Amino acid sequence: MVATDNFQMPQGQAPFDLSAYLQERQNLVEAALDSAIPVIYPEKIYEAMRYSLLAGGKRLRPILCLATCEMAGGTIAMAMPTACALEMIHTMSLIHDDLPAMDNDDYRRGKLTNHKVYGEDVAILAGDGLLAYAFEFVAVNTRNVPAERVLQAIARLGRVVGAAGLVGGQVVDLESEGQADVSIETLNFIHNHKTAALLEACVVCGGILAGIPEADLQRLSRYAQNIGLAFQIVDDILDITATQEELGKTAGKDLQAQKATYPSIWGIEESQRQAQKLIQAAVAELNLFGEKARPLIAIAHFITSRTH
Ligand code: GRG
Repeated sequence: MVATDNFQMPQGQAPFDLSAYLQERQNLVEAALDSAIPVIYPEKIYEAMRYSLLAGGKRLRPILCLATCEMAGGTIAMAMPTACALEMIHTMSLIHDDLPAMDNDDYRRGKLTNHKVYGEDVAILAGDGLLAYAFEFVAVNTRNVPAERVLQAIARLGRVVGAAGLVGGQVVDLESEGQADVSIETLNFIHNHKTAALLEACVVCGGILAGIPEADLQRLSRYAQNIGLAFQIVDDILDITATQEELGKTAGKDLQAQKATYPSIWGIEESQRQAQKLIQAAVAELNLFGEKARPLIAIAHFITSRTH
């Protein structure tokens, strides 16, 4: 992932080198994901799982989890299994989202979608395999974290995957497709569940593993909800303004599928303004953490400046 510009911190502080930070974290996450899933018999399913998991992507979710754990006094090692699990969950949701029964996409992360390479049957199973393995991976591989924190993080993962999270958001998204009168409340429901909830789980799990107090967890949760919605608004804008090469998936898909989006309701300029407002609100939640919050602040600003 290449950050387009380095966010300037307030006067007197050296600029935070977000590009270098993201690159370093991304390398750590890539290595951990690569060694997480070996190819054994039956090879086909492990290859299909690895195909999508290792297809690139910004790795924003695991990086958020690691960054929050460190900010809250924990270590990268404490959070890495959960960070990998979050990327497994994210990847499986992309595989299922791309299926003909859902969004029916041919490209993802600059490559053919999982079902285009392995067939629909194996793609469904690859998603299921990644989802199940995510939970096993956290439970088996987390070290030097009290068991009750690990349990709390696992419960949080379960919640975000199910009807209270990704699945619930996807159902309302499917129901709303082709409808002319989708309200802003419905759109917010969809994206709070489909997109913001997983980003929130990344940040909150990072905090939980580090043993952060409940009041601070609430602040982190609000930070993440705000960046999550801003992330989706920018995603909707990029679907209109970016090319297929930049996105790594078919551009203009929302318009083609007659999907309600933030730009279709607010227009592009107002959508940009709303995204900025959410980022400001997110950053304000981090005041209490001082200098240690620099990575999370820079990531929040990156969300509105990203081009893919
Ligand atoms: C979780 C059981 C279960 C099923 C999945 C299909 C589905 C239910 C939910 C859809 C979730 C979905 C695809 C939301 C879109 C989120 C989003 C904005 C994805 C793009 O994220 P980026 O830009 O992608 O971070 P990269 O490739 O960089 O990781």
